[in-house]
Amino acid sequence: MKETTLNVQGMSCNHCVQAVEGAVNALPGVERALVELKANNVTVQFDEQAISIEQITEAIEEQGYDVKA
Ligand SMILES: [Cu+2]
Repeated sequence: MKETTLNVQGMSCNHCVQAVEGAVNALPGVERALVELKANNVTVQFDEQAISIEQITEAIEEQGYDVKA
């Protein structure tokens, strides 16, 4: 299991938190996604054999948020 923290731009309220956490948690291979709204980031625990950081980033961007590396 790997853990990474991604910087997410554009999250402003609890709806955004739910959108990002919901989208990432729904991905196969993701164990847990937790947004820290004030820090503009999401910490993701995932199985790197099952999913890549790029796929996680895409899922966040599909919700309308920008991910900074
Ligand atoms: Cu919002």
